[in-house]
Amino acid sequence: MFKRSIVRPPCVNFAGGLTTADLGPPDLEKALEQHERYCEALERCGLELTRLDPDPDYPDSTFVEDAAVLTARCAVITRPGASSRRGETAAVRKALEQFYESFYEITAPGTVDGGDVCEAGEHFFIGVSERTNEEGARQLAGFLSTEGYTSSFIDVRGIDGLLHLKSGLAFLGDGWFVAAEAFVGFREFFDYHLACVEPAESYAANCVGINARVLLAQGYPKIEARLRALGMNVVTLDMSEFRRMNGGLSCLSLRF
Ligand code: CIR
Repeated sequence: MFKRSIVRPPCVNFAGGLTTADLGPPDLEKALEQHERYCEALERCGLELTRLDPDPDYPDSTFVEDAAVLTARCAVITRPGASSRRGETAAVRKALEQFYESFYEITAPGTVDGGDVCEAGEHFFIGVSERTNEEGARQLAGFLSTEGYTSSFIDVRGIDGLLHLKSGLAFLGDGWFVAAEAFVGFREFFDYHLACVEPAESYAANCVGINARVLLAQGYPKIEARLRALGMNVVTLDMSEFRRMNGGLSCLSLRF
């Protein structure tokens, strides 16, 4: 069960963040509205929110997930792969200090984005990507092992259109993943069930399982129907403005 979440609304410079989406600039007012609906959905999942102030110095800082990896026993402060995002971690660490006693930190030359880390119970899948390098992945695996968790690496650098591991993968509990088609056949997932997302709906693979609900991007009927048929309690949210900035549902919060 998750109890808390950290969120941060998009700042006035949101449109100046990193993106490869080619969908045009986001509308800030709409993004703020969508963020508010997202926060309400988290609250309906039973989470108590800590809302950080928007930070105009960091256009991508609404994507708080990338600044930390949280477990039940420790927090790992990341070193984001994009240099423009490195300063985002300070405010996130400060917010976490009231909830965590045990902290680790990724150090240079390691880089890790939280979006590359998919927790499945006591095991963590760590994506090696354009943002998370092998050194960062090794450091993170070491910290997790010290705390009694296992981990394995998944190289996503060859998978077209995937910024982070979780851009194409979400763990929903009870052995179920939602996964982009690219992950079908990966031996890492042989012991799990995969609800596969076809390429036309690939954005929807970045969904979030929280306390028996699944937050899913609105407008992806096939994966929505599949999850509902599996008996999942699906809540859909309009994510149009975050999608323009390569962001998805998981990126907008830290859950613990
Ligand atoms: C970036 O490129 O870093 C941001 N515009 C999007 C980050 C999305 N975060 C995530 O998938 N965890």
